Amino acid sequence: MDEVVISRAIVESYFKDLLGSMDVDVAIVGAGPSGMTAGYYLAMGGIRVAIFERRLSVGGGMWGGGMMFNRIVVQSEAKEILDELGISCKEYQEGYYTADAIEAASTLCSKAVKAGAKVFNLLSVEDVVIRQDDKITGLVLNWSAVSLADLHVDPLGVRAKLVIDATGHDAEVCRIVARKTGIRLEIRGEKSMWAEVGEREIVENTRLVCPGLLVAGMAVNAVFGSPRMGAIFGGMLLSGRKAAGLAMELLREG
Ligand code: 48F
Repeated sequence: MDEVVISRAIVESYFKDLLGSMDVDVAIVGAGPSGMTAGYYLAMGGIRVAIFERRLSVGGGMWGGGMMFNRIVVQSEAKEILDELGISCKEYQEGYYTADAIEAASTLCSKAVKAGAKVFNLLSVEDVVIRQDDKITGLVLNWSAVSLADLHVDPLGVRAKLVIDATGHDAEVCRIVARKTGIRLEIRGEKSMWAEVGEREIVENTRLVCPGLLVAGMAVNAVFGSPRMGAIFGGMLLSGRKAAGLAMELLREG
């Protein structure tokens, strides 16, 4: 065994993918259920897609189910996504299905990666790249370890035709845009729990929020002032799929 061969293999194969992801069609921020679902459908559609995730693990808030009981609930509207991904589920009562959170998160991540989405963990998005004062054209990345260690290290920028904010409850990319650019983007803030309304509005409001930037998943409800919903995940899957479909339409329109 040659340690240098092992090290070279890791560095070269990683940087080949990172270099190939510096100018992509779609860059997704956040590898939770909505970001991974969007990544899966985009990659299946032949789109060059990179997903940047701050944490070591991908899957976001899916692993813990509800209050660490590692089961998720999915409503019938989203069951076809579970079926397409090959995630097993059981009908609990009419319209409600349960799935194992571990199977759901790991299968979703595996399917997205196998479809061709490039996932980079341990990388935090700390800013956006902007042009003509109103169009988001890329992301500013840094190693998550840099902010954890409170180091002063400049970031790097990557280009994307479209960015999807799938950062969950904090809607981090949208907040950066609202705070640091001249783009008028109101962040209304997530509201208290109301599952039915939260699940409906998360899908309805999955959309382009300014040129170059779409929002998906729980970030949608943070931006549009909609309720949280707890451990029902159909809205995340449907929102991710819708964001991918909208992105593909926008890319076709040029
Ligand atoms: O939080 P998260 O799972 O978002 P989601 O896809 O799904 C929400 C559900 O998990 C759950 C829920 C269901 O009812 O409400 O909360 O909308 O995944 C968001 C991911 O984004 C990463 C974060 O670590 C998490 O894995 N993330 C957040 N900010 C950044 C980021 C950032 N600035 N850069 C990189 N990754």
